[in-house]
Amino acid sequence: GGPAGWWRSAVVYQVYVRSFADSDGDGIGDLGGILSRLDHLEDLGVDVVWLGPFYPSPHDDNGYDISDYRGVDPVFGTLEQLDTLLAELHRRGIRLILDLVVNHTSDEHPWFRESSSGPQSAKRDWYWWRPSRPGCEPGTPGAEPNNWESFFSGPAWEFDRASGEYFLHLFSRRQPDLNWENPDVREAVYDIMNWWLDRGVDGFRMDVINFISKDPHLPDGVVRPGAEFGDGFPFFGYGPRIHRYVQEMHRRVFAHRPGAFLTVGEMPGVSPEQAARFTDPARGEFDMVFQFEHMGVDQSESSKWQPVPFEPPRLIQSLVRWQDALAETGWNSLYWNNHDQPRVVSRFGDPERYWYESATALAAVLHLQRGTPFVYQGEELGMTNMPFTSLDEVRDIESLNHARKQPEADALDRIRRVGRDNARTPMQWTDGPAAGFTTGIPWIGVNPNSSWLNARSQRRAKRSVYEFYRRLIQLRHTLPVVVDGAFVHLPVPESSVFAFVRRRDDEVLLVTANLSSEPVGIDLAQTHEDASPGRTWTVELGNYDDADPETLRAWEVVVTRAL
Ligand code: ISL
Repeated sequence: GGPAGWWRSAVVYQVYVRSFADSDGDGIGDLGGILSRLDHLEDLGVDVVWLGPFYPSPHDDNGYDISDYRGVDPVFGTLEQLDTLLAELHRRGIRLILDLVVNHTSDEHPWFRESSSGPQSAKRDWYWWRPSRPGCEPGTPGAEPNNWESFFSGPAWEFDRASGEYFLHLFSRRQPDLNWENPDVREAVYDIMNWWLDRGVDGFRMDVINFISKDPHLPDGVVRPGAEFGDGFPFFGYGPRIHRYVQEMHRRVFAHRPGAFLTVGEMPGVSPEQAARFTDPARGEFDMVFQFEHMGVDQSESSKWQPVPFEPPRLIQSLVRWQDALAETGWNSLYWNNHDQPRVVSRFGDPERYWYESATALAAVLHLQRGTPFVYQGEELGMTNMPFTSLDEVRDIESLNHARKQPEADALDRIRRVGRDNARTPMQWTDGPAAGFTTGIPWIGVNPNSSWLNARSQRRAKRSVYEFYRRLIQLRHTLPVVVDGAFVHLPVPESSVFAFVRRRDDEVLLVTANLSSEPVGIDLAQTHEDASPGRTWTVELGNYDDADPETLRAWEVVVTRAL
């Protein structure tokens, strides 16, 4: 067993298997590679590893298209190695959670093979099969059952010539959506989860889990001016039976199982009110969710491919909103990066002029909020976006599908800024060939800055992003106020300054950060007075050698504690 809410003091590290470490020289990261790098995770001090999909897959979407939920793809290793990894992590006091991708399967999963064998198939109803729009010639453009768009461009429906029907795929055409209305589908998923938990894993990160309940009428969505497709989100983003399904899952999988688990639901488009409901412990749903509001502050409403300039106040406002919304009920996850997002130092920081300062300031304001921080591999080194020079270097299906619709130069420009492959370049271990990731040819290019930006040069360096992350993780483990303290935003006139207090009885922590490359005047003495009058303060952490009480320099962060 384990204490309820143990994950409140935990830091989670995300491993993207394909890009972490390669043990056999085929250029693709694997379980053997992870096993050889466990000292890195132990030294960093993380409590949980979230392992991305390693299951057998045709890899149309890098393993988020699964053809066997109970195995390991040979390209990544064996089930035996997975058991070894689990044991080795546990031996180091690190828990392991897996990626559960059950909104959809691969089109090569036996369930879909059977379902697509024809309308009489016993598993026909396991997926969303529909005839063409009435009055339309099946298989012709516009004849799709509704007007929804796939997240990876084009219609969300694929025509099956043999049966004359379409199946729904919110992601690629090779990722057909499961029909959760069917109780057999739900039982099959709970069986998979129980099978892994019986094997000893400690929980799941659940892929787009807020999409599993669809309005069974699958109505057309509103078509915005200039758009080619309708917006289906209102009919699957928070569907009519979503809470029923996740509560049922909790009952069938976790409720009566002794142990300490972690469940985190990935939920694009989730609102703070919905998130509070999903994470209310009394409801038995999820421990925490991944929300996306702060990932949208530099994008237009309609598309991630339409960037808008980054303004610190918008980011700060969003973060504060989520801290406040989940203050009484529920719990926040805290993240800047994952395998779908550009690198945070390139996105919100200043990698050219203030690489170290911006990477560390962003780290501090994230880790010292109330919630469970997630570190994506390489983030602890301050890894940056990749300077892709040609579409030939791009691997991601989302980016490549997007690129089909415009001139290469425009597409490249956007991919360099927001493409998912920015997060997927190999982990930079050394300054050697392929950054020490592989002895072979890496499946995707290594960032040329590995010559100076790598784990070997940062470990034990006095002033490194890695050491700063290590220190932040230590702070969470040693100061109860970081775990349990209430979050109070401290509004200041300077719009680039993010200042907040964490408060737990007598314990007070003050975080003051300049999220810009221009110095700002700030009366820190006054701020200390505002935070907790009459107290004396000591500096707990900072990213400049000496704190200046009157200015916050470029990307300066100061963490002080009242005594
Ligand atoms: O990646 C995104 C933005 O570029 C998101 O919209 C993303 O598609 C969404 O968060 C869902 O992501 C998850 O499910 C996808 C998979 O491709 C992603 O890698 C995964 O994290 C389909 O399984």
